[in-house]
Amino acid sequence: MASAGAANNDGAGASSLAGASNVGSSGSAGAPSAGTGAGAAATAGNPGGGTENATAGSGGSLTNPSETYPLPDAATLKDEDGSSLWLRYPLVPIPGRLAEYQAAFTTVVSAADTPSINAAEAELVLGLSGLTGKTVQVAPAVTGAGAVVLGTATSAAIKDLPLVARLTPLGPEGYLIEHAEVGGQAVTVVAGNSDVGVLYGAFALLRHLQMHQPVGELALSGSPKIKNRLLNHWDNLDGSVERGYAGKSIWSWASLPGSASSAVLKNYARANASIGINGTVLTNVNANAQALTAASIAKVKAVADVLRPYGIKAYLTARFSAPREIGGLSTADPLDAGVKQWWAAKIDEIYAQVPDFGGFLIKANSEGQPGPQDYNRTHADGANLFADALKGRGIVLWRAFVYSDTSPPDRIKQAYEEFKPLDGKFNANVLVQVKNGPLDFQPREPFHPLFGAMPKTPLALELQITKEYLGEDTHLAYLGPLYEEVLKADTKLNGTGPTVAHIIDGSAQSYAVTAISGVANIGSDTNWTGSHMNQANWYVFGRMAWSQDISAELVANEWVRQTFSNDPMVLTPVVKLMMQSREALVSYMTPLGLAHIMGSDHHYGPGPWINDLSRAEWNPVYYHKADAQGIGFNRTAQGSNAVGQYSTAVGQALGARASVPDELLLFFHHVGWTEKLASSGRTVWEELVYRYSHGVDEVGSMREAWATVKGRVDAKRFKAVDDFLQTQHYEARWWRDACLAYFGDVSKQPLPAGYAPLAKTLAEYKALKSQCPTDVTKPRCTPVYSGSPSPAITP
Ligand code: GCW
Repeated sequence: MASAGAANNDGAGASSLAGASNVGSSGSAGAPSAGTGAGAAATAGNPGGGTENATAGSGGSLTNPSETYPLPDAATLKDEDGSSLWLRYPLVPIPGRLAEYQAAFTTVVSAADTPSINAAEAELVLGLSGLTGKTVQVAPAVTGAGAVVLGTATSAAIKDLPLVARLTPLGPEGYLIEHAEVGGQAVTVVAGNSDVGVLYGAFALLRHLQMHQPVGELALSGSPKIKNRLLNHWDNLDGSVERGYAGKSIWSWASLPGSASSAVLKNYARANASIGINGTVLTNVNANAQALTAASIAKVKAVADVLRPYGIKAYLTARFSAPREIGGLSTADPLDAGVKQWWAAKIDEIYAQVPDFGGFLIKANSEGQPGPQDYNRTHADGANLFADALKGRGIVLWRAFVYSDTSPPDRIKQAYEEFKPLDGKFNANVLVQVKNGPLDFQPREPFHPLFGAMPKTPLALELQITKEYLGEDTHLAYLGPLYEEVLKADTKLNGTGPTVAHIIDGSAQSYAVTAISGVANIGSDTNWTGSHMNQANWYVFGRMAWSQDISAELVANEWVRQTFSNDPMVLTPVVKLMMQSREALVSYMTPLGLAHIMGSDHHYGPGPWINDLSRAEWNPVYYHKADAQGIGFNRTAQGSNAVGQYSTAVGQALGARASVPDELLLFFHHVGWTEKLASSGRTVWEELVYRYSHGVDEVGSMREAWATVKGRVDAKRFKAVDDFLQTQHYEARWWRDACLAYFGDVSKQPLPAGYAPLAKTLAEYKALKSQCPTDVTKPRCTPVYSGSPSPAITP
């Protein structure tokens, strides 16, 4: 996946974090919290990460109407292409609820004529008309029952209502939705403390209705805790997307500014506003200086103008050497006066065109990117250069994803070693952006030890939505449980707490500025994300960026109701398979804390044997350390002592065999193949065989669950999801068989009884490198798509 400036070949590969079970996290990995989501509680929020409260006349939880959902007929189950995402607003199919909505929502009355309130009005007209099957009109005033009144706390129709007292504390982006009396009529008020707050309220009301919730005692409210909730697009100016599996870049950079008027950008803005995302970084962190030319700034302006009404700011990535590359300067030294002047002028030039420009995201001195260390300056010197020029206008997100090219003893320790000494040295408008784990977006890792280690420096969390290491476009892996695990990870700095969520929402260490980033999975594909199910990952990122306390299961419940159906016959099996998907993938790819054992460069398919890349820490063998005696990376005090970078409580728990969770065992310990695990009584080898095989069979049960919704989901999307599940099942078997072939060969351990034999030889798996994949943006491996992958655990 070549891209301008991308120095990464396999180096950028591996990383991992997660904090399953109670060490380093409070979430128990993978086990869905309660039931299958049908009745999942709808309250998300306590004083911590963002709030969202819903009472709708049924005691505060998502309800399933007592009415039975009819089996849809061909007329109502038209094929869909996924382009509407979760903003589909289909006619409510249950008569009671339909009648309730038709009575409650007849007109929309806006208290102001501003871009964001107009966007809210248009969305409500579209949504309410779709859901009620009636044309909902815009009216200048309340003239009868069923009006939805939009406005802020200062709007004439709203300012004297009692609800204003409850609205004010919700902050600048907060919203409140309640019944009230206006003009002597019972109405529904959608109020915000700002126009964008009203827009968020409109989307929250439509989400509530799309989930067929009662509106008798409507009282919804929400306010985000984290101020900047961003997507990071690794989009190149040539239209390619690094680690993108959903087609070309949606910006169509070459045809900007003209193409900014396309419906795509507007729908992109609607989708993001509906989940509370308020910032987007347009360009790849492997940055191109051409993104900062006058011509490019005009393109950014065009995009920013489309996004602004939806409360979304545009950001860019800055190539540190731009003063030399496009500025004609001989240096890019951050302390050089000419360089400071150049950036100050460049930033003024941007603000002249984009008055609400968000700021810069910067990857420096990482994977070959230029940076301040090229001038023997620190990361703080580099970041503060931009911070000074952006002061009072924008923020700097300075990435901590660094590892040197002199093959350190333990790559995962480097970011901590480089950044911790700089705590408190960054200007107030700088956040250090830290990946969820110390390695690189693996299916599971411990949380990054920098969280909690820089009390004087705001830290932003970087999550990956695109599935670079989790099956790219095809594999169904709902990332909600991973995100929840990270956010709820307990740093134990104070014995108990703070969690990573409380670090990044600023409550634990009183950060003045807060941010969370998600590396986008969006492209020009009709379904936006390469598969229908990948849409859920964009959705859950937004929902958890807004409210860090919301559960993955509740979000899956919301998404399935809006994207497919509220029918329990669909909801129950689909939420269940989504909630088991990430853990299944961990099992068939990197069980027991293994990490970074995938194919080189494209990171697709298994490659635990790889040992020929130029830098040691790019090779899978560097991470699993498998030898005749055992497997796993010794990061204890007797090894690289990476555990020493955590709080004492977490470090000791991870560093001891008795307390390290099985899910992280081989991430922190090198253990003998025949050592028995206390949890299962199996040897390490037998446990690997069990987990790899269990993972494959889990995909089998996900396929069976999806099959049950046939006829209740439109045929087109049903088939697309079903086909990808089949591909995933084959590839899960490939992962299992290839990894066990290799580890079996190294350990000389036989496959225990009760397991399906390996389909091919180790040599045959190694040889697949020349055939798979042919297209790294849509990776496939047809030579392994045969036979029946399950049962891998034979009865
Ligand atoms: O995850 C790795 C990827 C690179 C990426 C890098 C990073 C944008 O393999 O493609 O580069 O990390 O996060 O900077």
